[in-house]
Amino acid sequence: MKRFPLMIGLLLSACFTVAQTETDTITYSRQELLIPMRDGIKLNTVIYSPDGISEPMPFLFLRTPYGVSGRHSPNKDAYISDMAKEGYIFVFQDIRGRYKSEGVFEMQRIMRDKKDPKSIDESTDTYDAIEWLLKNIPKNNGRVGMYGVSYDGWTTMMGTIDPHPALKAASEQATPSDMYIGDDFHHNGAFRLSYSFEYSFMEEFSRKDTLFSFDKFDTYEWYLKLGPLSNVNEKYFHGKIPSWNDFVKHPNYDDFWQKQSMAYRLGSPTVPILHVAGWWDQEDFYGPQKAYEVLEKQDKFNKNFLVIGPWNHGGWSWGPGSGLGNIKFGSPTSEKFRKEIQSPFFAFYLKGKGSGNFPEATTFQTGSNIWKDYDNWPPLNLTKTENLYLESEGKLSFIPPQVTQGFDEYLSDPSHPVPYRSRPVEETYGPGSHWYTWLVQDQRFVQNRPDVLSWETNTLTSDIEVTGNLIADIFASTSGTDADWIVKLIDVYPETYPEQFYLGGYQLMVANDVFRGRFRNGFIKPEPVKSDQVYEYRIDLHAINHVFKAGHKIMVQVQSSWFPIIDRNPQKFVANIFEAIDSDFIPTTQRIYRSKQFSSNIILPVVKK
Ligand code: PG9
Repeated sequence: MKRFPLMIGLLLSACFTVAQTETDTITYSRQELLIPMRDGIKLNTVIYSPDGISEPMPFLFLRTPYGVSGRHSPNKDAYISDMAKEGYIFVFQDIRGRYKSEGVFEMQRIMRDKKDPKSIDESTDTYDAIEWLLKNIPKNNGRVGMYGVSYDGWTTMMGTIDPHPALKAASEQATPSDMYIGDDFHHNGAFRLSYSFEYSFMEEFSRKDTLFSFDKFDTYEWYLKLGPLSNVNEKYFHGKIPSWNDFVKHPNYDDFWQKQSMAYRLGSPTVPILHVAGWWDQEDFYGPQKAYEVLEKQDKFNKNFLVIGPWNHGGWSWGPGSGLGNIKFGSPTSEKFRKEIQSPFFAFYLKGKGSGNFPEATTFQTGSNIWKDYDNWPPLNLTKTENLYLESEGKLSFIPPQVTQGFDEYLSDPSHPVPYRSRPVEETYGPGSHWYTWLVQDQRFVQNRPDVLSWETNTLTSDIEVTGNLIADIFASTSGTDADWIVKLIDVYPETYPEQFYLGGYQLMVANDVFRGRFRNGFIKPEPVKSDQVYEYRIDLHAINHVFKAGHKIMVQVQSSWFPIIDRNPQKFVANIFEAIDSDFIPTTQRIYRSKQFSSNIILPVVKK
């Protein structure tokens, strides 16, 4: 997560500059220095040590590609200020090749070859740094915790692989787990164009974060004018952005992506680990839940914990968290996380304070706005499966369709794709960007487009509580030979909503995802879709914990483009979409079926009453 967009780095004082900073309770002394790794490369590190404390303290260690020189004193950073009051030695490190660290940056560096004693990766860099800290920073208690959001969550996970024995606890927060299936760069094989383009440039153009310079404020227009993806290297990147070259070289779920995934990298939990996710995380919602799931399978010693709150990407690490966009949560959820979950977790494992009685999973239930603890996630035996079927005349119902034939159709035109958020689509991390809240934007902005279909229940007469994993089971055909299917589950507020009048009729997305049709038989080998043939697509809509309140309605929307977060599917099958040419992009007719035989529906885990 970029916490300091385009931060102007403070001047690096080569070794050991010490300065005192102000705090409420404990003051911290800062030093910035270079720590040598096993191959001689030195990594730039900022250390804040508590002053005047005789008791040895544990380390809290964060490793990042986003630059550490400008880090505030821990007691001025809301993310860690609660812990700063208790006293830790806070350590921040630039990873290899970024900002003031030496070496070469590699996006999510693959794991080293352990047979080669000289090989390095993020895990060995973490190990070497911890070893150095233990020996060189006085008054430490020999225990280390790691934490961080997104890329820094991912480096946390890497630190838990073959960990240093002093690493005693970790909290990965919004780590990506699979960049092909559900995180920043692709979802179900569909390429996250605007994010991947802008992020890879930002990280790989130079050692410091650099925003791409668009000549249009509305990047929807810019990406449309870009045309086929081959124009990226031809006109802008010229082969100089390694991640972009990898996207082009690996359009399918090959070894390159598989070996990057957490499922490939992780075994059983090596240290107690707290995974943190946000329901409306616009970048890595899938990642922390997947990392939890992978480790949970082998969690014999109850070391694996999960928290999911009502947050966007990293939203728990700043501010009160009382709302997101227009949606209010009735309490300061981020403050609660930092004070009542994050701090006690590290205090127990690093200082032996507290009971250590942590719930297996704590999730915030949206709609009802209450926190709930669970012994399993998703919870066992709490829910029963209910199917919400698409019907004629835009109706949604729990009764399966009885008609033998029935479908709704639309024309999907790649030259006029559906915007994923309301225009102007500002540069992702640019000034005034609505990127951070797009998942809670009112979906009415697309409702009347002819290429977005909507189905809606009657007004609910009682609450419907949905807790666990959802699947969209969609029967669809296209007149083309490839197609994207985007499914959104929406909570429709009553037209009159006195609690917050501006939410009258609001369409709040609570689950969504895209599926690229060519991968219906697996992500490794794409196959053309047969024109006009009906296929069943089972699309993972991931977990929710949401109450659709009485007086609200439930809506499902289906569309075939979500631009420019998802690149345009040419809709004519080509082996590699990165090599498609203009004439491959064709308008097609899409049909969504809602008959007895082809009963498109959403599979919901509904809490038993
Ligand atoms: N979502 C960002 C990211 C993490 C890892 C790899 C690529 C991108 C981030 O916020 O750090």
